[in-house]
Amino acid sequence: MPTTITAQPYDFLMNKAQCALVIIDMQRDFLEPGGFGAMLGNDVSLLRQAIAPLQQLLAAARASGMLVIHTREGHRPDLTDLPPSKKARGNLPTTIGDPGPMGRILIQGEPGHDIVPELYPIAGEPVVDKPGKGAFFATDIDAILRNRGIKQLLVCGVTTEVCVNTTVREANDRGYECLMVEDCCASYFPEFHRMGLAMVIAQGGIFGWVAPSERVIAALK
Ligand code: TIU
Repeated sequence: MPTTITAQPYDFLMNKAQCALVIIDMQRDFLEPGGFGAMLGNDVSLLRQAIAPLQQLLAAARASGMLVIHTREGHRPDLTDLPPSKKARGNLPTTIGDPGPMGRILIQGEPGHDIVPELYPIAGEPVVDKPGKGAFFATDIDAILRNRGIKQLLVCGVTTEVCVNTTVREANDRGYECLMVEDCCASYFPEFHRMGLAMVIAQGGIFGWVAPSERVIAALK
């Protein structure tokens, strides 16, 4: 029996056994003062607002036995999976692969690339390393989800309009039903956060659903 979550633009019928929590890129380099995001002049406190509600949601998902998947944006140390166009983007003096405040920027194995301690994965939770913005591009997340019979995703993380939106769009085209947990997503730009959610639910839920964490947590209990 599905559990009804009151959501926008209409009720989301969650089937717990076929639903996974996907946490996008809650990495130190994006979220911590002194990381890559902060180095670029972004206000990381805006992103950090998602940590506390996500801790609650993560605890509820773990307690319910739901599959939890974490993603990290980053690249191989030899940069062979880094498109030159991505390396050059922004015309910045310091860019992906260069030494940064928390190790080489967005490189697998470096401190800044890892997930913030508050939301650190535990045994049994797949961590998907992705070279792009979307979690489905050049990763095995689709296989992991299909092998577990997952058809619905609760999507959280940062940033709302970049990696979270891209992942929701990719998932939508692959047939997954996506619910974005609004207070568990965040952006460096408050208006982009709002619009990143608004675009998903426009036109009758063109890409999916949006609900606050308290309703999702209630449904998990
Ligand atoms: N994870 C993610 O969103 N990566 C980004 O680069 N986001 C920005 O908003 N820059």
